[in-house]
Amino acid sequence: MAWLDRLKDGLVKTRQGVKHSLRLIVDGEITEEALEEFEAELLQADVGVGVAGRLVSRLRTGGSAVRSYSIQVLKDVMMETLLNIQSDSLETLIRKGPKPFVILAIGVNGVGKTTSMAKLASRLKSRDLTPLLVAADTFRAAAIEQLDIWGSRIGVEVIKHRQGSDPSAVVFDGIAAGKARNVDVVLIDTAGRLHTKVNLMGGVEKMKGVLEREMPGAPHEVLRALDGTIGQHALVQAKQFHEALGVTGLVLTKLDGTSKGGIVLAIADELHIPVRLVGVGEQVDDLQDFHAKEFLDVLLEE
Ligand SMILES: Nc1nc2c(ncn2[C@@H]2O[C@H](COP(=O)(O)OP(=O)(O)O)[C@@H](O)[C@H]2O)c(=O)[nH]1
Ligand SMILES: [Mg+2]
Repeated sequence: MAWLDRLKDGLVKTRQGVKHSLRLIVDGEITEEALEEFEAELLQADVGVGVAGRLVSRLRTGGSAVRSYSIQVLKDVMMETLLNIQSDSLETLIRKGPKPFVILAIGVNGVGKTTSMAKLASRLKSRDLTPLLVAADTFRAAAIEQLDIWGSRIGVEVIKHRQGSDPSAVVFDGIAAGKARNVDVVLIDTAGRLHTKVNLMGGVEKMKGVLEREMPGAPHEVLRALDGTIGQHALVQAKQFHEALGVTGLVLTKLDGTSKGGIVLAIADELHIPVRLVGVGEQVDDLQDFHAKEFLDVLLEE
């Protein structure tokens, strides 16, 4: 399957790291030295201290140097962890949810919010759902234009105002248009700026207020975008204001070309917020639902 190949390509650096560390413990005896090296390698891939520690302690107590045993322990621990973040796909939530289903994308600047919203809109459209994009990042003209270009490319309408206008006003128009056109899903792209309280929180609260007033229960998904290439820093970021912002799902971007793809495991271990989507490239098809089993199979494939 093309998507799996792309995921595999994307995770190539992370996979190399994991494979290398795996060799440390399956190509010989499980010595204390090998275990320590194994743990260090896993930490390099940013799986986090919790997951790395659990793996090592299970291997240590297992006491068997049999290759298949080690691989099975690795798979079991990783799978148990990944199940923490497995959930229904956004498509399922949208189909089950109210109409329009409202998604608010938030996150620090440059993590991939705009791109992910456009890719998601395209994906939902191909699944016979009607999306509407809302350009609520009014901070820079280029941001509005960026979404507009995506909109024309994928054939999805974009609700926009001029640069510098109040994001909440665009959100108001977006939801009104969504209802009037009877769309299935309204995807709201917001400005990220810095992850300081004032910048990230202020605007989001106001937009959420408008949504709640215009459509009680909305937003139905507060989707936080995190950049996979920054590894553990993404986890730190994700923890900031996450409750105050009411984050309900994550999109993990840029898993291509990073050796820190293990961050998915660290997020699963520490956050327990469902990862709805993963991004592995800049093309429109490079965003897919997160499947724990598929992810693990790709990660550990020989
Ligand atoms: N390689 C790669 N690049 C991505 C991915 N997602 C987004 N990008 C790129 O990251 C940059 C910032 O994305 P953008 O959506 O504008 O971020 P925003 O500021 O959060 O809206 C753009 O150049 C995107 O093409 C991904 O999954 N893989
Ligand atoms: Mg943007």
